[in-house]
Amino acid sequence: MLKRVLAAFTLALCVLSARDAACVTIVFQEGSLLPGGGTYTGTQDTEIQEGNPTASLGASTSVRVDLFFDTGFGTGEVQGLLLFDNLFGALPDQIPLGSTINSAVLTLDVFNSSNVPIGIISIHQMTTAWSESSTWSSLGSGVQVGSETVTAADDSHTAEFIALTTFDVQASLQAWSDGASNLGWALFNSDTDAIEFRSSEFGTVSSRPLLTVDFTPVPEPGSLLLAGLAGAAALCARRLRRRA
Ligand SMILES: [Ca+2]
Ligand SMILES: [Ca+2]
Ligand SMILES: [Ca+2]
Repeated sequence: MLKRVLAAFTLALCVLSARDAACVTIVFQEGSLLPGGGTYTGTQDTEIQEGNPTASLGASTSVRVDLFFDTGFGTGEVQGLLLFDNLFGALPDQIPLGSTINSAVLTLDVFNSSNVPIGIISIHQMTTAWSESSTWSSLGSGVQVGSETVTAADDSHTAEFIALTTFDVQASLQAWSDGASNLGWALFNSDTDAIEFRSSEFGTVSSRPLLTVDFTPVPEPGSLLLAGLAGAAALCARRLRRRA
């Protein structure tokens, strides 16, 4: 009888502690409902143009990424900037700092793909602060990889004939969860045929940049205690079985 009670107790504790440590998925998209009932409004995105270096384009409904673009005022590179703010914290619908990021995927709705020549689109974690009003000039001749971003790209691939294109950004999310400042990403195109994606100002919510994060929260003291109790109960049960 005692053994059965102990076994049931052990099982209940394991289920409780496993549930506490379970992974959680949150999808962040401007104007979309979060699982806790709030609406996400933390996206910032813009493009900065070498050919029109003081143009502030944060209100545009699209973001262009292009190695060479004629703006009508001048020519040169166009870089994209994207930030999902307020991802981390103790509020509901935030990722607790210190969480293990199991996966993080950024989805962009590309409506103008890179075809000929086909560009490699790379996404780098920013280490320099910027805002929607930033310009090529205000960021000092645009963004320099390595000094104003992390040197290694989170991900890079072509965006050829692709509508919804995804980037693995797990490395950035883990760095931010571990305490680095979330300053978003810069996007670069290796070639001269642009990609353009819908920005957070685009009218259709489902076409706006989307970030899907799957994480395991750090174990809370309560669940650590439960796990400890479960372990102790399992040990007792084993000893009882040996005696029987
Ligand atoms: Ca914007
Ligand atoms: Ca710069
Ligand atoms: Ca171009």
